[in-house]
Amino acid sequence: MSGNITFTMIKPDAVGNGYTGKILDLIISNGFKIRGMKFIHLSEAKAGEFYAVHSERPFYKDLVSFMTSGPIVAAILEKDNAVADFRTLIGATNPAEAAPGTIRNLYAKSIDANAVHGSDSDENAAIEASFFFSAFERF
Ligand code: IDP
Ligand code: MG
Repeated sequence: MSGNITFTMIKPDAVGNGYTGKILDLIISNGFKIRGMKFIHLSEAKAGEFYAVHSERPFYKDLVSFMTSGPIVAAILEKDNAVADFRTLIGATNPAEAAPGTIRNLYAKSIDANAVHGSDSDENAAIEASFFFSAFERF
């Protein structure tokens, strides 16, 4: 059975471009409930740890540097089939390939500055949510 929680970040490009409200509105109007949310500026250590799975990839350094370039909004989202439905809502990693109406199609400019993060599995959603939120910060 698929889980009902996913984890997202509105990345520094989208926050900096003033899209936070529009993106949250899309998330909520597509049936996701916010179960935790915070506005934070990641340290290099924290961003590096979050993306450790990509540490061997050529874009890792740039990714960590981008994710620490400005504040982000991190959130836990709840919906039936949350992980897959949210990946559908955000669109392909490269906004040039993201389907019309998806968040990356609407609000992202490049494959590195691509507006939002979405967990890729139930297991990672649980790990990522716990990485950012304590039990007192999620409901
Ligand atoms: P995802 O965010 O769609 O799950 P991943 O492959 O998990 O994509 O990559 C994590 C993040 O790393 C992407 O969202 C993007 O910001 C960045 N990224 C992925 N591929 C590239 C690339 O080829 N060049 C630059 N940045 C990339
Ligand atoms: Mg990913």
